[in-house]
Amino acid sequence: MRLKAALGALATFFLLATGAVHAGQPEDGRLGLQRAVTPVMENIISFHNLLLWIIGAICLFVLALLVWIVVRYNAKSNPTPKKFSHNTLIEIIWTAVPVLILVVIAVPSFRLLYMQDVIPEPDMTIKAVGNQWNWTYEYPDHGGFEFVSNMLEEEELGTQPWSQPRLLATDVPVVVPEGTTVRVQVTASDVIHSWAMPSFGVKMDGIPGRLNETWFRVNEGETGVFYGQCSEICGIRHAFMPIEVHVVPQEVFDAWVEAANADPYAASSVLAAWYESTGATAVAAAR
Ligand SMILES: [Cu+2]
Repeated sequence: MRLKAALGALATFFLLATGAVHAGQPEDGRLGLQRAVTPVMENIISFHNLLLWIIGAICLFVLALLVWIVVRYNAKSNPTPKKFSHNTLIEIIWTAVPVLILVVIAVPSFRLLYMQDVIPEPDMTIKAVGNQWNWTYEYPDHGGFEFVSNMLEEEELGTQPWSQPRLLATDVPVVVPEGTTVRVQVTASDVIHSWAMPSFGVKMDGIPGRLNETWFRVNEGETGVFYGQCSEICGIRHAFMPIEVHVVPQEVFDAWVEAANADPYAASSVLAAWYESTGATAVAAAR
């Protein structure tokens, strides 16, 4: 298991080093969050790390106090306890210090909330509509084509040159260009769903009768395939309506858009051709 994880990490290192296409998906033996490929997710990870240090310090401090009390003030070492019940100084400290800690947390927290909430001038828009149990996507800025994206069953996997993990791969993936600000409008046709992509730092509820908005911009050079899932319990097949997003260079995206306008269900052949031309088959095999 460990060896497998180490080999996986080694493979990832070489793939990243060679600039190959990567896959954003869960990995065996992984600790922490999926690797960030958008500025928002980078900020989420650094905020998460900051909080981890703060919680760690608080836990250690409380543990040290407990140990001190157990050792120093047990019945044997402190047979006649003092009888006072107030200490103004200590009470001010244990009120003020937590307030200060919360203020320290609030600053990056609000900055991050604002970054997620305020959508920068978008280069393009995608509409994602959650259905029981698949996603409909529309590309209003690129001819208005739309398609339904369904999870692949186990026997349908392995037909494409990219990694197609069980329960995550779809028949018709979403495609976006790298380095582009994408506005995602999220809604639903029946019950509440949620469009969530871990490596983009995006999780937005799709609510029937409402149009929610979120955004992402995948960093330049982070081409590859990224997987997410519906994150709002929406019925019996909630776990089986994954999200597959391909991030490609602009010219590949343009070719895909042209093909998708003719037939969105056949446009993935453009992706397959691009993967094969970049030698990304190795990536799929290594993952
Ligand atoms: Cu759902």
